[in-house]
Amino acid sequence: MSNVLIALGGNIGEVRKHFESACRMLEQSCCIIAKSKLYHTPALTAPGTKTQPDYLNAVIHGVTTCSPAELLAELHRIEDQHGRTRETRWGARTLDLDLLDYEGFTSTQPALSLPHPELHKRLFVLLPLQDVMPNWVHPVRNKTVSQMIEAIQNDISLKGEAW
Ligand code: A4P
Ligand code: MG
Repeated sequence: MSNVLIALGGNIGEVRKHFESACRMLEQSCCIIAKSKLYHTPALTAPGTKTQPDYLNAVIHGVTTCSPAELLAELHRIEDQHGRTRETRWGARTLDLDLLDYEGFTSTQPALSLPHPELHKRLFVLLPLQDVMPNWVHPVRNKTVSQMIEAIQNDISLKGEAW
């Protein structure tokens, strides 16, 4: 069994419902140990692109017997079943499922980078990650979640809610 951390995000449609049904589908390949609170977060957009609605974000800790590639394929399948389209990078989306960490494995392959290459820069990932695994240490940067949060903490205060 391998420990995995999965980030959920979305800003189109009934995102909370998408998260709930995505979790039910994930249970087929992964045993969910903990779910973070749900965070309403301002959209991070690519420079020069349109403004977007706020996102909902959450993180799940699970254990799985799937390989990293099998789990990623399953995440893509679940995204597709929630009407996910991919027109532009960082475009608005119904459901995004990113593999943040797989048992501390490291990879720089474009098809699967581990840990997720942007996670240390993003409060919308680090705050929910702290809910489910406060002692997690970034396997490349060797930093704890709270150290990474301190490094980027800004004026935006994000509060989580139960779901
Ligand atoms: N890929 C490589 N590594 C991974 C990994 N660890 N987990 C590949 C998941 N996928 C990984 O992803 C593009 C490619 O990355 C895939 O082919 C996959 O094999 P995608 O989900 O199709 O496209 P994307 O999500 O638009 O691109 P990207 O770069 O993953 O975007 P991010 O980093 O997911 O950012 N603002 C707020 N507030 N909250 C958000 O959740 N999310 C984004 C998207 C932008 N702004 C946001 C949020
Ligand atoms: Mg993604």
